[in-house]
This record gives sequence, structure tokens and C-alpha cells, in this order.
Amino acid sequence: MAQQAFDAPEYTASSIQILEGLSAVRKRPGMYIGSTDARGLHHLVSEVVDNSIDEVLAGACTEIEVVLHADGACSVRDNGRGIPVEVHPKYHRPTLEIVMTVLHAGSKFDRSAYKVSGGLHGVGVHVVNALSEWLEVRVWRDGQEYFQRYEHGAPVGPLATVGPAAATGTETKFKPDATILETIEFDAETVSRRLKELSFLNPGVTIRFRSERTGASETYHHAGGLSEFVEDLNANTNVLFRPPIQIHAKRDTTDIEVALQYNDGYNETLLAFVNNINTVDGGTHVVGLRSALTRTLNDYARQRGWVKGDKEGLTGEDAREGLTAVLSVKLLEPQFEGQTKAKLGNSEVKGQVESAVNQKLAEYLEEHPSVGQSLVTKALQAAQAREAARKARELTRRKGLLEGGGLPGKLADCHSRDPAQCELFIVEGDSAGGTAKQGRDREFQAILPLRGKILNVEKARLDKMLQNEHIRALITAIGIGIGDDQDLSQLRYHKIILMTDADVDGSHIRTLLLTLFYRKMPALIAEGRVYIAQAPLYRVQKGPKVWYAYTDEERDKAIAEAGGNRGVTIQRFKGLGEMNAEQLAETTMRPGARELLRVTVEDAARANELFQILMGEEVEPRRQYIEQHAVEVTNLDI
Ligand code: 0RA
Repeated sequence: MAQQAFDAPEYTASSIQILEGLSAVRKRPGMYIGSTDARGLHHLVSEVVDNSIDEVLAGACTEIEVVLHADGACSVRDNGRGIPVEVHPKYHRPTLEIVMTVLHAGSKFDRSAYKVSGGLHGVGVHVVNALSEWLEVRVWRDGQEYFQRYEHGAPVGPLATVGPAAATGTETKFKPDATILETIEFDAETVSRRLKELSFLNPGVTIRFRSERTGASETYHHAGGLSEFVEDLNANTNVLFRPPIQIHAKRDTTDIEVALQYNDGYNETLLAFVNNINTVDGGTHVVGLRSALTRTLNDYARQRGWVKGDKEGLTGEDAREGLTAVLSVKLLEPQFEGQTKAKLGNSEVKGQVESAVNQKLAEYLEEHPSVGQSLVTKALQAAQAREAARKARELTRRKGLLEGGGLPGKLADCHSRDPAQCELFIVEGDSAGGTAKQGRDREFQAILPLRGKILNVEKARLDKMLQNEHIRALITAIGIGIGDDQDLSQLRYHKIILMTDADVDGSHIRTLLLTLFYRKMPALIAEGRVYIAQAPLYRVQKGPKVWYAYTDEERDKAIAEAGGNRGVTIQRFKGLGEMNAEQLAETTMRPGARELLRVTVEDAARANELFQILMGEEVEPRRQYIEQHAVEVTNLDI
């Protein structure tokens, strides 16, 4: 071999320490990457990419390339300075090997000031190594190319000098370990979306992405940063002004960046990042931004006499109607809280963000009076609608009391009063509703049939929604209320199951319902209470034997099992209504036999895009989207 080896590995105190570190990670992977499911798997990619992003933040890297390979491996390559290879003073081994095998490579090598701490982020690339079947690292540095391979986290050979190199950089290629992770199949879209996000957050960098499996290939470079991010989120809406308002400020050592824009819709989209990490559960930085918005809009409106001195003023919800904003803060010692470590806890950050946004937004509104006027007008309309909705709700409630219990007439309720046991099937059409009523277990399964199309809630405010009969029936049946007075403890069914036909109408109704839940009862989706029933497409029978098939492949498998086409009858169900009660029960409704898909909202940006495209004004993106994607659901065995 033409490779020149560094000193041969020897069994020393430090190598024992390395092995102990690795086995700790392999024993309790969840402690390091949160979970061993798809989320944990993608965490590995983020960890490696974040190391390259640190190099971008240090001003030493402009390009990152991420490839999902045909063999299931993932590689990340950057043109940074390259991980140092010289012998580490404490461990007496090449630093590269230490970075790849030991907990926290040491402060000497902290590259960017805004390091990440507290939780699952920035755990170190050695964690990725420990959870990989194999990992290969290549470094270009000091005119040389270096290479080392590891298996299950341990080096299988010394760091080798491969030959001369003109440029500098690092490439890490790893194949996740199937004996530790529940799934090792990377999802190209998940990876691609995160890379796109990073390119908005780090406008200097170009990120290339390629999947050898799906053939997907993207190049992300967004010199406009957060402002471009907001424009992208608002791509399918009518915006009230252009370009987005941009704020960049520093308070103490905290770097604060915000871009915000309003559209003529009624929803709020706020993405928040701390040191490039998406804080989906918000935190002190988000609280600071929200209170600054409310405060600044109110002050501005009062100064101009649009809100009278003694009047109550705009609420936070009023001020955020139609808002699309991205907030990115960078701080030295972030503290992440909560189960998924996706919430910022540092209390000082609230005041820092609030002060920065108060000051800069007020300045902006002074300089752009027409924008100021349209924002206040919109917020005042929201306030009026809020008041109208309150009255409508009160009316619904009073009417409900008068009509006794107030449950909708169409609801066939179950006997059990224990919500944890109870399931509500929302069924498309009266006829399928009738079949479902016969097929259900009345002890714990309730049926609510819906006829025709329900209102498109993306385009309606709360007050108008409450005039709609279907929506009122749904709200009363579910029990938790809607808008700003929701009480999850009043939930009447712990499973809310959408059962619609597998055709265009069915998917339209399903999307409308999901929009309603996502926008107006988000807690239901966040808590995993919403499911989609899976009805079979085919019934295959031979003699006394019956198979139900949910896909064309399953149908073909069933035919093969039945021993070919002879004597086999195949029935295709065009809708739920074509099944009899027993068939519907045994394939789609009965626990143990059925399969439900749980609806999740993995990513607010993506859900926002889906609903906006499906429900918004623009027709063409909607058509394209429907062609490319199905509703986001993950499989769940129940
Ligand atoms: C420690 C120190 C230096 C660079 C790096 C680590 C480094 C790590 C990774 C991980 C992925 N890509 C990377 N690129 C660089 C600075 C070394 C110097 O001063 O030259």
C-alpha cells in the first residue's frame, strides 16, 4: 500500500477511555440523539452538517455538499480548514482521531463563539461515529490528504496520509448502525429541507444536496438570508408590503436577527432559531418578539389616535394575524428545555429581543407610514372579528344549553364517558356514516357523518366559521372549544379518526378537516389525537379464504397466495359505501384488525406550505403540490 501510517495504534489508558466513551453512547443512544427513530437518525446528519456550519460561522468555509448514497451511507463535505491532524497534547493521538472518538474534543478547538450547549445539539461527531456501522473521514490540509476508517466507532486502522492535496476541507461519510437505530433509511426530503433552512440562516454558504436513491439534486444559496426565508414562506400568499422588514441588532453578546412580513390571510407563521437550531417549542426569544410586536403596534396606533386612550387596544393575536416571521438569535450559552430540547430557557433573552424589536420596528414604522397604516388597519379588523367571534361563541353555547347537552343531532355518540376509551369517527357522507354506525362498537366508538364540503377555514375568520353547521357540529362533538378559549381537558374522545373515501373528494375533505384542526385546534395534532383510517382497496376471495388489500401490491400478493387467478374473485371498493358494516368494521374500524395513520406536524414550515398551497389562492402550485406529495402522516400500528 502506498499509504504512510501515523504511529501504529497501541493499547493505552487513553484508548481504553475512548472505548468506554463509545460504549456509553451505544448503550444509551437516546441520551445523545434524543431517540433511535427517524428523528434520531436525521439528527446524525444534522450533527455532521452542523460541524461544517461551525466552520462557516468561523468564516473559513463557503461550500458544503451532502450526498445520500445508494448504499445507504451519507457524506458531508466542506471546504473549511480541515479537522486538525497533529498529535493531540493530552491523548498523544492525532486530533482527528480524538474528535472522532472522544466526548468533546476540547476547548482549544472551539471554532465559533456561538457554540451550542445543553441538550441534544452539538453532542459531537464522535456520537455519529459510535452509532455508525462504519465511518470514513477524509481531511485535506497542509497540502496532504488524510484518511481514516472506523467501525462501530473504533478506528480500524491508523490515520493515513494518502497523497498530496491542493485545497483544504473535510469529508465525513457514515453508514448508520442498523443494530442500534430503528430505521437507517434517510428521507431525502427531510434532509433537503433542513439544508435549505440552513442556507437561509447562513447566507454566505452554498449547500449542495444530492440523493443517489431518489435522484433529487438541489443547490441552496440564499444571499438574502432571513428576508429571503420570509419571502419563500409567503410565496403563495398576497403580501401587504415588500420587502420584509429586517432587524439586526446586538444586545450584550446576543446577536438578534428578525425578518417579518404580513399577508392578507389570518394565520401566524413564526419560525424561531437559536444558534441555527429550530426551536419549535418557542421560548424566551419568541416571547420577547411577540410582546414587542404587540407593544409597538399599540403605541403606534395610539399615537395616531387610531386606538383611543381608554380603549383596551390590540391583543397579541390581533397584532399577529397574517404575520410571517423568522427570528434567529445567536447566544453564547443557550439553555434548551423540554423533552425534545426545542425551547429556549435563557430568561435574559426575552428582554434583549424585546428591546431590539421595539426600537427597530418603531423606527421602521416611522419611516414607512403607509405600511404602518395597513398593519394597524389589519390588526383592528382582527380585533373586530375577535369580538364578533366571542359573541357567536356565546350564542352557540347558550343555544347548546337550551337544546339540552348541545350535542349535534347527527352525532351517534358512544356509551362510554371515559374519553381515554372513546373514539370519534368523522365519516364522509351519510351513507358511509350509516354503515359505520352499524359496524361500530357502540360502547366506545362514536360516528359523526359529514355531508358535502365543509368550509375552507384558511380563507375564513373565526366568526364566519362558527356560522357553519358542520364546523359547529364538529366543535361541539370534540368538546375542547376553538380559538383562544380552548380546554384540552374537555376533550371527549382521545382518538379522532378521519374516515374518507380514497378518491379526490375524500382527500379534499380530509385536507379541509386537517386544516381546521391544524389552524384552529393545533393542540389536537400536537398531542397526536388525530388519525386517518385506512380502508382497503380490494377484497380477494378464493373459496372460504378472504384477503383485504390496501395497495395494488398487496392485491397481487394475495392473488399469488391464493394460487393464481383461477377461482379467485376480486372486488374493488370504490368508496367506503361499497363495504357492508361487517367488512368496514373488520378492515377499518376494529382495534387489532385495523391500521390507523397518526397525523403529525413535524415541521411548521412544511405544514404551513402544504396548507397554504392546498388552501390558498393560487391554483397552479396547488396542482403541482398534489401531484408531488401526499398528506404527511407516519405509520402507526394500532
Ligand atoms: C477544530 C479546529 C479547526 C477546525 C476544525 C476543528 C474543523 C472541524 C470540522 C468538522 C467538519 N468540518 C470541519 N472543519 C474544521 C481549526 C483548525 C485551524 O485553525 O486550521
